[in-house]
Amino acid sequence: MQRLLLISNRLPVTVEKRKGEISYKQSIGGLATGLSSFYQTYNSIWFGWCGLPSNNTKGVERKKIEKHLRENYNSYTLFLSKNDQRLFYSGFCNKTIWPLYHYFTDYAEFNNDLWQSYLRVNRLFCSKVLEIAQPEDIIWIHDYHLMLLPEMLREKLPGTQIGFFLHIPFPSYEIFRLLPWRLQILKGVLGADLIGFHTYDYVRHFTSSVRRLLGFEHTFGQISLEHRLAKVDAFPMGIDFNRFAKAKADAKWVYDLHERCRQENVCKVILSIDRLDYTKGIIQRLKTFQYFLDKYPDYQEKVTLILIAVPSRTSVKTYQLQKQQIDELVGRINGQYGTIGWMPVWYFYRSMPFKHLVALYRMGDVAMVTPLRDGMNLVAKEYLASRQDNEGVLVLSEMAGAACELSESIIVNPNNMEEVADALELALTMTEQEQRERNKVMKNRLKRYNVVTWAEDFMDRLSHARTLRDELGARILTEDTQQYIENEYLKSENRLIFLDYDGTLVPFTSQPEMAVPDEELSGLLQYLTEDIKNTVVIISGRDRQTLKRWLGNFNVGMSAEHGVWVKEKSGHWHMLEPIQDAWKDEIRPVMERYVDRTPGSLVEEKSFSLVWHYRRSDPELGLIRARELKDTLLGLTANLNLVVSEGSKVLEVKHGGVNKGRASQFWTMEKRWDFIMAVGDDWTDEDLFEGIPDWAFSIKVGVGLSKAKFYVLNHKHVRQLLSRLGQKKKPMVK
Ligand code: GDG
Repeated sequence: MQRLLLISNRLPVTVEKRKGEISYKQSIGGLATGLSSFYQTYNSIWFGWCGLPSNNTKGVERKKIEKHLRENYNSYTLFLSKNDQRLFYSGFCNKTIWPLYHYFTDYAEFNNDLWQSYLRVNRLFCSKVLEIAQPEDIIWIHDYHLMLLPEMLREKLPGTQIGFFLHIPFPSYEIFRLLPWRLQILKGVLGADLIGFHTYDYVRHFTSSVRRLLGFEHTFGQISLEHRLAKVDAFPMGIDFNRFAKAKADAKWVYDLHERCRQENVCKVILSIDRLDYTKGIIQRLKTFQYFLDKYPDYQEKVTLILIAVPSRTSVKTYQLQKQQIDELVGRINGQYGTIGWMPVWYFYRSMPFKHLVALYRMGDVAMVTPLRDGMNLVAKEYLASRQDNEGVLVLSEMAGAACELSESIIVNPNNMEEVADALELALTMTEQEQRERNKVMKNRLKRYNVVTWAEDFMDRLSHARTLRDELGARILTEDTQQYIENEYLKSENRLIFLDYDGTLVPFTSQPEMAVPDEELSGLLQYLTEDIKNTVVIISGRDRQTLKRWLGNFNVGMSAEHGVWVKEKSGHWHMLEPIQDAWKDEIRPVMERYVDRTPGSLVEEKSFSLVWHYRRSDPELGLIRARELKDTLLGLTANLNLVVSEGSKVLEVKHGGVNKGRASQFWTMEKRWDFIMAVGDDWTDEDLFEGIPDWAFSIKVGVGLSKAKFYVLNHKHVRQLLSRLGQKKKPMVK
């Protein structure tokens, strides 16, 4: 059975040391319990921190703890120093990433010591994981504490399947860019084959940051990196539905609570349960409740807010301040509105045992889940799942990832007090029938897409990402295939070599006119063309004049404007077939309008095509405008023999029958070649790959979908390949 290695900052079991005694406490609920049945389908082990500082434990003791965890919990651990707990967990994780990713930029600290600790702890995780990981394991890394780990592990275990899931939001580019270490973080995460988020919005934000900061493009959630592909997708995390639906609530606790409600003459209960965290909007919730009591005074003495705030990150100052503010506000509301028989807010600052939690879920007439920002929010889902009677009303913040799935709840903007107060009123007056109707729909969904389905879905996509990678990997030009090509090259007498120019022989430059051949390339072309057995053809989208100016001195054939023009080695330029260019007068002004609307873009005019370039524009805007322009152009060219084609950061309108494939036939038909090779990097080269005979070698530069037989990673590899061919003069001796 394949091994699944789950890695998270904390293990699902906590080790404590009191008065020299070690104790083990398994976390109830959460990922670990939810996934217990799922683990059994794999041979699963967990890796994470056990909660004990290294300073507090001796070597022998650590060995004992490690053994105990291994044997009883299938878990492996490491020990963090007190300093790293402070700088890493309370520091970079919870003072930098957590506030920033939740859009609390004012709270985010950018401090190099914290970053260094984050780096150090991720490295420590890496080295410890490597002690147990095997290349054939599946590795699934969780959350924002370990965003550098995927890349670190990828380096050491290049072939291993690595997945990463972020449990918190991924912020928009405008927020993410504030992070001084944004590049390292992105590269770190991109070490995974599959990167999962709760919602599609977070996927969008992530791919946008990747495009803007690293320049990697994506199609359908597939990011083409320099050497590999990474998939990105949304997996809204589910809950262990049956655990809540079938749980036995603590009857006495419910009874006591109901008794109190009756004594206090309270008819309805509004429930609020979260970790005490500023992202959960507890202060705003209290203020809104206060406003509600003012706006709807009839509800005074008729409704109580039960507020559970579970202690969290108590060593972080912002959390201490929140606690103070909540304490004060609860006191103020109770002081202002409370009566002898009625306390508006019942406030508990502690964690509840599970059976009490479920009892609360079941007695709450309304669940007020109004975080200011929340990756998903499981409380909202658990509330619904717990309701065996299908009643209760969920008032849910649109800022919680859960809002995407729970659209039958009352969705509110937590910053809009008026709206939330009205939503509470609506919730408190909603008929039981309507409550049941709404809840049934949501519960069915939660039951179907539960935590196990979520995990299985992720694993399934991870395995798919692996298949894609393997397919691609099988076509990457290896030393063996390269030698095979070299041998075929040597054996042959009549060789035809098609080379695209930009992105294939030279890297892309921000300005097209800067891509002049350098010394190395000139030497290479010289070398290749000196061999009389070789016919080298530069087959490019560039215009004739540029090709002539840059490459006219070499003994090469050329094709310009994606096949409109061809020129034999020692011939003149001529058109493959007569074509018109009168259409340009209609298309040019449209493109020019897009130049005005898209700073950095430009129109290039070739004899029989018009090209809109947007490499220098803002990447997001460029793409949006390219889509709009493409739609417009498709409409305009529908009845003309023109095609609108997309290249690398270009949109080109050209004559319909003209492409690189057609142009290649001008040479392929010329004589009986015994070696044909074509190398190119973008969509226009796909016609070329299709146009050459099946037996020929087609090579795509860069990862991405292609009809080519082989891949090389970049123009440097093309040059290496050509240089090795150029040096081959004698047959290889086997
Ligand atoms: C992060 C993301 C994302 C709460 N109070 C008690 C208690 N709980 C349990 C709940 C629930 C869990 O804690 C809280 O989960 P949330 O999803 O609401 O929030 P975070 O802790 O911030 O979790 C979040 C989540 O990761 C998963 O990806 O949804 O967006 O921030 O399961 O039941 N459990 C008990 N007593 C309590 O008093 N026993």
